[in-house]
Amino acid sequence: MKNVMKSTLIIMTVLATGIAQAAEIRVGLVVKSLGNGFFEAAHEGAKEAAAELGDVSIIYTGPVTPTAEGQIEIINSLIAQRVDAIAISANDTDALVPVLRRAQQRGIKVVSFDSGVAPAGRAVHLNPSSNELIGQMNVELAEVALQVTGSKKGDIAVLSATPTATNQNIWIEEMQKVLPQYPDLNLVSIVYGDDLADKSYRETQGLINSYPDLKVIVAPTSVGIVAAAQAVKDMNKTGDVYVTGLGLPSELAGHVDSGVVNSFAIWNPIDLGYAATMISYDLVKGTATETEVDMGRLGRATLDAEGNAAMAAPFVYDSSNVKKFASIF
Ligand code: RAM
Repeated sequence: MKNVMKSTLIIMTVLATGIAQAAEIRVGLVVKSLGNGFFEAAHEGAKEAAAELGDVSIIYTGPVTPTAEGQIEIINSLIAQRVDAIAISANDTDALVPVLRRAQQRGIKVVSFDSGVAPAGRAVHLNPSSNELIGQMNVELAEVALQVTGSKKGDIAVLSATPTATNQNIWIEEMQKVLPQYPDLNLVSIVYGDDLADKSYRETQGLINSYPDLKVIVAPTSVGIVAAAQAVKDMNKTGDVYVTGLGLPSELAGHVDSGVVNSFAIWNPIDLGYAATMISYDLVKGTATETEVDMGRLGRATLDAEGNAAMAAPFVYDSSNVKKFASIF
């Protein structure tokens, strides 16, 4: 009898452990598209947060190409899997709202990060930095690049990601607000490479062929900036046309070396994935407040009335520091 009780106890313990494991908090990290180094770095940060928290697992997922349709399909599958939270970088501000509302109605906490969802579809949006600052920084980078060409005045163009990307659209809007303060920069065109290397490459070729006085291409996308730099190099325009914007040191060190890129900026993408995961956890645990969320080792972030928070200021990279950071992200 004693033995029977003992084995029952063991079975119950095993079951309880099984239950404890099943109660792990699962966060679906939905990115704009797979194969983008920026999001792979964010995934590293999400895994770091999960390891620190101990009871979190990350489901890293995203469509093959950056479309809202692809993300809707993925969100539906995460709802079916009954995840606890979804942290998403959105391919469209509004198109994801209905499906994310459905997720929220089923008790799933939703955070957008990097590229936002409209407030109705999420509880919190984490901006990497202040949008105003990012816009201004991109214009300043263009100004520096123009000076490097030795021209006093010059045409500039923007190579963006998709036309529906919340983040790039806001940053371009912010750029346009400050451009009048830089009369030497003449914005001639905004084109969309859709965060696809081949389309971004072709759009860059188109810009160079259409605007003979083009001096600077600003690509506020880590995919676009690399493709643009490669196109400029392949068209033998190094020194005539400079590429700048937002990108990863690991993907741009070579282009800084060859002189196609003078300087560019980015925030820490690892920290961004880490912070988005920490915020998701804070919401699932019910410890977040209306005005503040926890970002773990990055401290607490203040939320505005629409649930927007910002992480940290972007950092500028050039030949003096790009190699040092290239091994990190
Ligand atoms: C691309 C994506 C992402 C953006 C970075 C800078 O990887 O468009 O959303 O934040 O570039």
